Amino acid sequence: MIRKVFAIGVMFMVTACTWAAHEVTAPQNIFARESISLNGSWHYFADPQEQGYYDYRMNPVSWGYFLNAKPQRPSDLIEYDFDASPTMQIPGDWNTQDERLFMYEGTVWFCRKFKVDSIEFRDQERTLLYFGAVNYEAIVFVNGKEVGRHIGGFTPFCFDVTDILREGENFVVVKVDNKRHRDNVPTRIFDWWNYGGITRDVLLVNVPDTYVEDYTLEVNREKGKGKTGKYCEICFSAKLNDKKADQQVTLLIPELKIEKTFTTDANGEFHSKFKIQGSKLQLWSPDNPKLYSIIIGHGEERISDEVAFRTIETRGKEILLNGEPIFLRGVCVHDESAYSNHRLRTAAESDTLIAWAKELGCNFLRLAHYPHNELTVREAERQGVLLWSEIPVYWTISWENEDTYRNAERQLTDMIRRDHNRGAIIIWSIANETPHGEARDRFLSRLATQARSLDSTRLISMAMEVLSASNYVNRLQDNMNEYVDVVSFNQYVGWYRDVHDAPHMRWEIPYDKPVIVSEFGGGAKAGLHGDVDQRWTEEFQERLYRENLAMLEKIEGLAGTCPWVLKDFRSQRRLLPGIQNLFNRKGLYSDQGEKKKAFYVLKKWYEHK
Ligand code: GCB
Repeated sequence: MIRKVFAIGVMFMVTACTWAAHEVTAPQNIFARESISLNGSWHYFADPQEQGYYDYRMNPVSWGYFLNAKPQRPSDLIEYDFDASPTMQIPGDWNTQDERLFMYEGTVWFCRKFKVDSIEFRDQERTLLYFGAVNYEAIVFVNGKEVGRHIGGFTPFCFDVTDILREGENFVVVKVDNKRHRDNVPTRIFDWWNYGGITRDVLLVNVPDTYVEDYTLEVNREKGKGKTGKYCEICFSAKLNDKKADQQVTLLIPELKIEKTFTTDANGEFHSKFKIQGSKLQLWSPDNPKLYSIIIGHGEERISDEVAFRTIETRGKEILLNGEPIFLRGVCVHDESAYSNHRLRTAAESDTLIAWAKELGCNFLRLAHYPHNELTVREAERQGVLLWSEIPVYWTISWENEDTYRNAERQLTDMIRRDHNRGAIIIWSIANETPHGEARDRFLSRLATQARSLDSTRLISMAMEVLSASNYVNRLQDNMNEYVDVVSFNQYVGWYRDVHDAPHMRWEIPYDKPVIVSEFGGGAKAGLHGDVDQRWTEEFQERLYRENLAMLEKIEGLAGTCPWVLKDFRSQRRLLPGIQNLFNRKGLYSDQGEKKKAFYVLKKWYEHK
């Protein structure tokens, strides 16, 4: 959104202000704020030795590449030049935009210029620099000064850059490093492509000095009966960025004729409840993905959103959506586009994945193994697809390391902060296939407690592991049982273990909670046909699905299934030439959208679920 021309007097106010650039919480519903996009062409170059950041003694340098310096005299020595370097599209991963960087893991510098006179800065306003996601570690500089850092590849972050911008030309430089480390989240080993770069939107956002930082609008689980019949209780809360009391915040839901004003307390927030006649409110569900337009107002600020009202809870071994049992016909998916197989960038790319899942008969997606692009979450919500959202606490991370815990907790918090108004999300998942042990239990129970304290309205789960069977009996035993609402586990009978044993397998899950099989499956190369006993053929995978579905059907309390995986995806672990070629081939679709035989087996099963 390009707005009026920047006024010199206002610029003076901007440069005269005293705050330093600093990190701020990314405002809720960023796309509804006044902003200009910094997406597009960014200059870049790889710097494997981080020479633009450290000197030859490994000390950080003051003359680093973030200065975007130019020779002032012919004799000046400057060994980089953003303007003369190639460009790539942001958002986007570097691996699929420059073949030299396909396998690269390390530092890449990015630079983009922008004019501030295309933004109208008004009195009493702030400008925030927002990144939807950068994988993995980002150091951000504006006009040569560091404004902040961020670690974690899949969640948004934001800096207040008001005092650093100047009239006319400005530049932002980002040092992005996607090297793997043992103590990171995820750790060094994971089964997906380590796409590096500025992978989601970059925005310059204009907000008032005091703005609505966050809000929550949802239906309370408890529905009651009043004098005039059934009603739904709506909870609405909001929080300003400042602890300012007596500020008025309005909520408008035109279709429900709701117009209400609320007043902030000394913490700059309020928590309120009001009732709506039950018959007036259409609850969101896969069959009726009804969204209500809302407008939140504070001073001159207006924030529009679309919200899904629904309830989600468990009763014994059932999952109840709006009070009714539902079977989750799911499939797992990575945040990778179909056909071109890069880190997903557009709503159209989300739509393709969602359409494929719907063709399979799905009403549920497990967004594995990290928070996906917000565009996918919103598209799924519009199209009536329930979601499981997860953080990359994957396999064996450093359970004893407090920094690793803080990193995981931050990613969990930011995932929940970004998406807690997205009714399509019904499950927060805190981990995938983690090894049993005291340190892990401590780590994960802290995460579960944090998730519940941030959002008590959704279900918590994690993909557990089943230890091998004895006498064909598989028993799920995990101390984390008491922290989750839904018991989920991954199992690969017929692929990694017990080929041909599925028909004899029995499952014992000694918990009175709903069960989701969060992964099962096996690989096939689309178009490779042969004997049912020949690995990688579509026939092998087809039989595996038949046998697995018959086996899983017998699980008491089965409330959903999420086979692994919707489409073949890139992975550096998948090396078999001619078959894998750096793709995990467990997709029901190939990476080019060809349906494999197993697709039809699952589709048929889902028709009866
Ligand atoms: C798993 C993991 C998943 C892998 C999959 C596989 O258990 O959770 O990330 O990609 O197995 O294909 O081995």
